[in-house]
Amino acid sequence: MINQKETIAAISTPIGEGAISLVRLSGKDSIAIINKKFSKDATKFKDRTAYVGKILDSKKNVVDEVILTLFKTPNSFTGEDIVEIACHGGRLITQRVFEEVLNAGAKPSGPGEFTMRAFLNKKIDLTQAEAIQDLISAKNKFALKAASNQLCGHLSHEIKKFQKVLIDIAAIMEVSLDFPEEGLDDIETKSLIDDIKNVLNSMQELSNTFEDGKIIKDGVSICIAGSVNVGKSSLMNAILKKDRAIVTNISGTTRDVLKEDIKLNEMFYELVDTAGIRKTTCAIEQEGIKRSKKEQKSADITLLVLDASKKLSEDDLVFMKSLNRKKTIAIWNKIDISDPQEKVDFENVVKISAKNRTGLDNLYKMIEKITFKSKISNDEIFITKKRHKLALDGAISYLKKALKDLEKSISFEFITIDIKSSLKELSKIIGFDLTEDILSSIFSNFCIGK
Ligand SMILES: Nc1nc2c(ncn2[C@@H]2O[C@H](COP(=O)(O)OP(=O)(O)OP(=O)(O)O)[C@@H](O)[C@H]2O)c(=O)[nH]1
Ligand SMILES: [Mg+2]
Repeated sequence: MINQKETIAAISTPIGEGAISLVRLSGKDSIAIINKKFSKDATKFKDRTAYVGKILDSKKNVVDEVILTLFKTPNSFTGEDIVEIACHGGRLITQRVFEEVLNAGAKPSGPGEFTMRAFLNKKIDLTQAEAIQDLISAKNKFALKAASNQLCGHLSHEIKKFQKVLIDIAAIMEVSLDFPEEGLDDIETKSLIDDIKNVLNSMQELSNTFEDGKIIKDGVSICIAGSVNVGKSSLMNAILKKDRAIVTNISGTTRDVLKEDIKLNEMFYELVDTAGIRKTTCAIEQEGIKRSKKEQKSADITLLVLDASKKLSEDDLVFMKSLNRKKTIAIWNKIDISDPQEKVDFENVVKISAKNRTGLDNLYKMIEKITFKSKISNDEIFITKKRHKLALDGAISYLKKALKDLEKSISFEFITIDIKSSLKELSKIIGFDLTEDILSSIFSNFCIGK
């Protein structure tokens, strides 16, 4: 247990009006501190039992009647003594209780300090600490599931499985280096090669989940783009089911970028309406078009709106060429007037009438299809953080080098260096150093095998 000098305190519930608020303390002096302010002797309280009592100020005036619960070390979230004060949920009253706790010697906690203490005391690993924040800020049911899986330790479990394989491989190599007379034969070396190939495959599969994982966590932005007067703002309104954007038959109606959040297929999307793209000498419209292009470039999905009742314009053709086809849905709008006049070279094409709000279900299906690379299942483990992706890719590249060297029969001495580097990269994900585990695995191999 890391011995943190200070006892920290925080208001753990959102500031506002509610039935209750929670003020929480963590640290070796938590119980002593609350004892200075509580109407009963908290030092005699049992672990994990709720006690009703009063918080008193320095003149023994009642600040609030509260419920106190102690979670004694080491069986608490942080591993330290935790005191939870459930007070009445008003802004002022919560602040008063909090201030009394500070007056009695607690230090206001910094952001994430409770979770950091839990990590430092090895109550949770780094992936679980990160998952707590993701769980709180999850924007859709997939993000919630991914965060809750990660909090339950599913990602760490997967990483530890990789580590176990690598530790065993490194151990076999180390032993054969120490006892050269009992070096590995061809069959044993082949089996090591197979083990590395298998674990490399699994690591690569996990790394490949990042793109979907990131989308799950961050949400998806959809930009409605195209030339003027094709019905972009009408489509925005049709999807939102309200008259959000101004629609007129005057080309160049939309000048600024409009953003709205929508929920489609259980996912949250940011929908962006933009100014129509065309050549213009108007400075205001030019600025709008500049912004349109910027939004379109950074969007995850582009809805390219085309007017089915007209031939494609020069502006349409130039703009189409600049688009990433994989992330674009070409939309023939105004099919209530006529069918499209020509064909476009896009994988995803859909016909709609924004005015009559028809064809939108097909559009939603197509959006879902290109949102995720794979079919999202509840049990799949995703990596959602760039930090995890970088470490995992680092581990993969060290391991690939080890595999190459093993196939070239290079001395184990060099290969184990790369395997250990790979292990170190994996350790970065869960945040615990593995050196001791490596040593004990090698030691246990000595005892059993030799
Ligand atoms: N018949 C028909 N008219 C439509 C449809 N969608 C839009 N319109 C009309 O097309 C005109 C332009 O619509 P907007 O939604 O303002 O087009 P926009 O692409 O946003 O235009 P800018 O903002 O100028 O770039 C309006 O008169 C709309 O009523 C449709 O599906 N069918
Ligand atoms: Mg518009």
